[in-house]
Amino acid sequence: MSAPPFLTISRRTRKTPFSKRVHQSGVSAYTVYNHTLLPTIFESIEADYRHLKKHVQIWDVTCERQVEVSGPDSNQLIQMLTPRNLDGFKPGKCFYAPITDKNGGMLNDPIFLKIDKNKYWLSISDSDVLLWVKGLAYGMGLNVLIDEPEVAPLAIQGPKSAKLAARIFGEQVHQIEFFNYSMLAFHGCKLLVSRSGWSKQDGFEIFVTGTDIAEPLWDALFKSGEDLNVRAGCPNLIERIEAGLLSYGNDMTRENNPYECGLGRFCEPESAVHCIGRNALLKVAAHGPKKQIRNFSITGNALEPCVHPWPLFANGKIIGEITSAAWSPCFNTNVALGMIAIELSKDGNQVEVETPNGFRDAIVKKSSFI
Ligand code: THG
Repeated sequence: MSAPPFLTISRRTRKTPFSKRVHQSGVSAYTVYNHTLLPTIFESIEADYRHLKKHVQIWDVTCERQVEVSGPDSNQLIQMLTPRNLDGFKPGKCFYAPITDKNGGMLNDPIFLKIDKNKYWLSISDSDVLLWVKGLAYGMGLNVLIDEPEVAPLAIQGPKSAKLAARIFGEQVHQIEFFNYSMLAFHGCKLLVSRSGWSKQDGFEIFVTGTDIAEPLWDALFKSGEDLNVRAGCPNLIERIEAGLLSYGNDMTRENNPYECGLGRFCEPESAVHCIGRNALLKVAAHGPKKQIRNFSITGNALEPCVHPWPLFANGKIIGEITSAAWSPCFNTNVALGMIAIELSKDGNQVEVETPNGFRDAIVKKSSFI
């Protein structure tokens, strides 16, 4: 096969305050996420994966853009966006929650951060939430400000991440619990530091405001982390599939409701009475979804990446699709994510998948690999 095509980068493809450092660190592939460059490979997906599971990495995740909603009507607007009940949402907390449309279809799966009584950040996945929220606010005549501030999240991920974060921000980082944040100082700036990130290897995300401290922060992390074997990294395909972390646009789209995506635990349409899509979601909740995301292992040797969904078959009929797959050196199998008809979704059930490498057996896993 000929080499894959290049991506032409222009002004529309946003660079980040860390782009120079990422380039100097030897990035070898990018994707575009929220119109912004997101590294996907440094050394190789497998070498990056082995390093992430053992050491500590710094990720430029500026592409996780913040949609800021502030003003007197912000609470009303925020609770319209999601079927997750946001009562008890206090500054210092992060909530993972779906954003749904009138049909209950997934528009995004951001992390909501409450910054202040009347101020929120939605740390979004790859879709234009800014336009949806601006449209809603205008259409409803709400007294809110909606903006995309210059905030560039930088993730510290890996088993040694707390050790490294403590050297920059102090020992109090150990007290930050999963999906909580603290405001911590660096070079005289108070930065939001949350215990979160798109891996299950432990870690933090630093929401860098003010582009002038981006490179100093990057450099400080690399200098302090030398003995911890710190490297530049990025969300890793193998690790995130093992962890069952869903990728919006890949594993789920507007065609899917949150119950199908296994995000039912973040939906409370009964009590979130003003959420968009409530009636549709109540119906799904009452009957249960017809299909659902599962982890799979796929037999045989390493498969090509899943660029387009691969159909799943049972008794010659299509009963679902695989949407992400990668060879896992730790589990010695292809690990995958996909949607399957609910009646065939039980742990251990075996179906067939048509991959570019031919038909293989796919075995349903009741939970993620890690
Ligand atoms: N960090 C920040 N913003 C983001 C992401 C992130 N925006 C885009 C994307 N990632 C949003 N999607 C997810 C998906 C899963 C998780 C976080 C963001 C996640 N899930 C945990 C899980 O499924 O085990 C925990 C969820 C919970 O229990 O609340 O971490 O990574 N800033």
